[in-house]
Amino acid sequence: MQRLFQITIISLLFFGSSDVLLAQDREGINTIDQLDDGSVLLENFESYEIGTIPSEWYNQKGEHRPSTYNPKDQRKYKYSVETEDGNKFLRYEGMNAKHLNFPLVNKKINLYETPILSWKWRIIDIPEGGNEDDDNRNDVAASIYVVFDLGRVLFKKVPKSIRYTWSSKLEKGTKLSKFFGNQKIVVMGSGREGTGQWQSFKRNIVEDYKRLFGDDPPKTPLAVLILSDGNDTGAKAVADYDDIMLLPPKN
Ligand SMILES: [Ca+2]
Repeated sequence: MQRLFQITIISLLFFGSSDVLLAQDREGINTIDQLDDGSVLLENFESYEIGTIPSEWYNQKGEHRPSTYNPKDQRKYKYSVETEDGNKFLRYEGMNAKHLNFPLVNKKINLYETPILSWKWRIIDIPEGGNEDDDNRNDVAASIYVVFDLGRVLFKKVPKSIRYTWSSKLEKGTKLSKFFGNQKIVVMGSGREGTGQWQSFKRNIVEDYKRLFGDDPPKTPLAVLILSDGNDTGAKAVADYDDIMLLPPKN
């Protein structure tokens, strides 16, 4: 069978040093795992080799899987699959800001059936002085974005996203609106509290979208993104990510 693979660039938004460019990947159709309780397992990193960049994740240009890069370019990403007590997870360790992008288009996701984004992260080291509300110090130990449809800034289309962060400085519950209102930031926790421990989070992203953008989200988001960085403060960030899921309501 002819291998069907096509990437369509949907949009480009300059996030300073952390550009967002989304990909549409026809190869990814129906590759999500639906569990018996209706939950959708997006990623648990168990299928990858230790020490690699996970091959289902795209670079920030949405053109290639970073896992196919040569070793020198792979090292720029600072992300790798690690293992502990029989569990694999994704670790970021470094300063440079390059996100990883997990496309959701064509994966038959219906947010109205599974509106709750669930994930775990373990903060090992925060970039001291990082502040999502300051463009010159915009670093976070960990963040996960859900990128939705395209909003507009004048004549340019830009992605609308909700970004959940672990902030170095901002208080838990802080909400910010960036990029002409197209990116909403929700601070899930702050500082060194809970450092070194896995922490689980659940957010109803349909309700968050309605509350933050004032209208209804599309049924299928474009992508989930992960970004840790310390490039503005020059401070190292270390964080682990695991078990990214979409759950039915009442979870
Ligand atoms: Ca895992």
